[in-house]
Amino acid sequence: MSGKTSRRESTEVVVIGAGPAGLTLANLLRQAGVECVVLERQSRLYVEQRQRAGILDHHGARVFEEWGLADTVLAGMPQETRFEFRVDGEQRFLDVSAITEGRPGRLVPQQVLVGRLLARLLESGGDLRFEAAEVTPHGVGGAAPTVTYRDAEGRTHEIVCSYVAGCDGHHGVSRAGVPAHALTTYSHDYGIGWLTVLADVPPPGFPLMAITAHGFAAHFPRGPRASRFYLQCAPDATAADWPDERIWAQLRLRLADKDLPDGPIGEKAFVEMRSHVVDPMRYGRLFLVGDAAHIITPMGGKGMNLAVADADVLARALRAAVREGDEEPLAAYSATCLERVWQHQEFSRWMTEMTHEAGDESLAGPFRRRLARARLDRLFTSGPAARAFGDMMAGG
Ligand code: RFL
Repeated sequence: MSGKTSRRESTEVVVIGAGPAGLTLANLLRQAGVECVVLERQSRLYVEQRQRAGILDHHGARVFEEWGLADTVLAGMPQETRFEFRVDGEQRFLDVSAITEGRPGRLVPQQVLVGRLLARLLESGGDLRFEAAEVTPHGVGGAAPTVTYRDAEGRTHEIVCSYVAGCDGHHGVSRAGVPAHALTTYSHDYGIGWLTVLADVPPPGFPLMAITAHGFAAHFPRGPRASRFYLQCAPDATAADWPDERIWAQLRLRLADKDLPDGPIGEKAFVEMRSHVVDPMRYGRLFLVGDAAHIITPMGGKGMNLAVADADVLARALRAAVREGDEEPLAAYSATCLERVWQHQEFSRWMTEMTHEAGDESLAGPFRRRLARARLDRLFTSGPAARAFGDMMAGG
């Protein structure tokens, strides 16, 4: 190792990344009595302020309940009650409790989940290091991996460990370091664009999706005072195409709400409407978790939930390996997670096609538009169809 001063230390598990996947995993490992060190590239403030997802599904909520962390994560977080599809201005509601058969999710903004997990980890004496630069896993294909990094003062560190958890998102170093021949990547591009806007305007009464000939739009709560909006746009759209006035005009048109108040826009971003899945989610002693292993479109709200679900499976498997010397659950980690991942990819694809093709005829033509309308109508006329949808909303 080179650098100012080198420190060599050891732990059971090095967790790379402190997003929903890494922080969930680290907290569950602490509950399981398995030692870990979390290395995060960004500052604490940056991590705590990053706003993305907003719904923790029933399966995700149960993970925290089962690990004794419900008070930390779920306290005060309201349950989903209704879900609205607004079709050409006509309001249609689904009762979440009925269609999920009593398994509603919780409205938990991602930054609240992250902030609470982060605080809990630190309060319980967890080892979480921010501003860790040049994090690099070594030797994960062998029996004795290490992870090196440089801290904010420029000191280099080397951590010897038994396992590495790559929780560093889609652009992280964990997956990038795996030899290309060891992983297969499955990708799909939906061929549509989404503009997302985070704004200080009152949230809707219920999560709302609008289906119109002008394109898809959605309005979701993000806490008591903020909203996240989505607008279907051209796949190659740029910020110059979408000045604030156009955003508010299109939202009022598509949501059929001429009185929709506008407000300060905190974030304006284009979302890649793509899916990626790597198989297997493991290379030797490196385990890929959450977005590091799979990306799903925000349609269906499953990205954060899959990160939590992966972390749960991995924490149980690491507990068995470290505390009981049983590596069987680790051997099953990838297949167990991928089963859920593909179910949710299918849910997201089904919903994306339905909500876009039912509105904008130019996407897939008039025949497919009527098929998509029939699919949508069935949610409101058939109990079994609504419950199949609700089952996936709950997390399957
Ligand atoms: P994250 O959240 O990307 O966290 C990865 C962490 O790793 C750190 N990192 C590194 N650390 C050390 N060294 C390196 N070299 C590193 N490289 C990266 C990063 O700084 C970061 O802290 O991945 P994770 O934990 O797997 O969590 C995944 C979720 O964040 C993601 O799936 C969701 O946000 C997706 N998503 C949504 N999911 C939902 O369930 N419901 C939603 O409604 C929803 N809406 C969204 C979303 C994602 C969005 N973006 C990203 C386009 C809305 C948006 C706008």
